[in-house]
Amino acid sequence: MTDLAAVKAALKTQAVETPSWAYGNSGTRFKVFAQQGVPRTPQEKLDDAAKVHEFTGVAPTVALHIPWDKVEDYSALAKHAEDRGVKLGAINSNTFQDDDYKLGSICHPDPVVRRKAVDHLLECVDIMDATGSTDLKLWFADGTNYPGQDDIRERQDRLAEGLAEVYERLGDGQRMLLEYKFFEPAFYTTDVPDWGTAYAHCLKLGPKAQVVVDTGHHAPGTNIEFIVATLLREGKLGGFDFNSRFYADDDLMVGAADPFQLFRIMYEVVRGGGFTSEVAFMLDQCHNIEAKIPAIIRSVMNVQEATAKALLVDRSALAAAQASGDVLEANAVLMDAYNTDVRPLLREVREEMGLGPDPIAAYRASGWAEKIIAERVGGEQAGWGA
Ligand code: PSV
Ligand code: MN
Repeated sequence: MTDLAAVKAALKTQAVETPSWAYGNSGTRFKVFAQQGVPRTPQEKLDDAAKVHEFTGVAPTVALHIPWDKVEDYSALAKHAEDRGVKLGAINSNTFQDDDYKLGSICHPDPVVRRKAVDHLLECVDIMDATGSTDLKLWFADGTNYPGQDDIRERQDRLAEGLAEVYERLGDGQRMLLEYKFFEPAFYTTDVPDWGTAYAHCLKLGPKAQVVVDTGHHAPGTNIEFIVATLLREGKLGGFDFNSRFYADDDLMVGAADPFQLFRIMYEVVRGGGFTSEVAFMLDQCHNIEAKIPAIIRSVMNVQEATAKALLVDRSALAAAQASGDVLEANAVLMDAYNTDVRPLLREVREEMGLGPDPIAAYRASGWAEKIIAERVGGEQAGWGA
């Protein structure tokens, strides 16, 4: 039997970090469809993120992306967030949108470009000092398009050297979270293509370096929960970038494409003690055609639902079935939890937290969407601008 009070208590402590860029305009390389009311500044992105937290109660931090969220005064930005009930979260670096990075950034064959990339990462740590953020999130677009284009091994050496310099700069309580992605924008080799490469670098760097699992960064059919179980077992799972994919790195709402996979991942998190540790649960999504704030609220709710189901797994019944080799019973125990409708439980949890039971309805009733459409007129909307 699972202890419902403990499940509820755990759900109340959940923290899902939302990404600043999800509040801005986004699109594919074919078209960015602008939406009304989209933030023009990092401050307005935080205002929107604060609404997500206000109605869900479990989205207390916001990830920044540098330079998309560049401001003069980061302490003032942190204060802006805190005045609205949220905090600044991971600092995401960007070494992929500059002409100098055509052949890579930290792995580039030219030491001058590598220096520029490492300096940017060091600047991100300076920003963390000002914002109080503990996590530096690194994703490198580095790679090659053609066999022979560059030396695969040397690129790994350059990567190790650059990461080591940044690692040394980290202060107490700061971490480096290294993300992997199997392809794109490079198509032949990618310098951090998989969890094994990320893990190898993090292991050498030391305890402040951990791996980030972006759920959209795997080949179709990859067993992501196995990766999660392995990284947790090794103490190297730093966090998640949650999103859904049907084809490539689609960045759709988490839990939209494959809620069963999300449940299996969350079960391994709960099983491996990751839910109560310092594993960061971040969203990394783009809302190209749907309204952004309610889409982010929905995403947070999808993570909550998967977590609730994972917490409901009768672990002792499962262990007994596994130990006796009862394949069908073991599978049935897991599926019982997955097939539970946890929405009533989550409505209760929200009411006990002093929230409305339906965050999307509460957001709609708040009038925030109408307010930002009326007020955010003129200026330049935030976004990729592709
Ligand atoms: C790369 O596709 C990525 O997932 C990285 O997490 C970035 O930080 C994010 O997208 C936004 O560029
Ligand atoms: Mn990501």
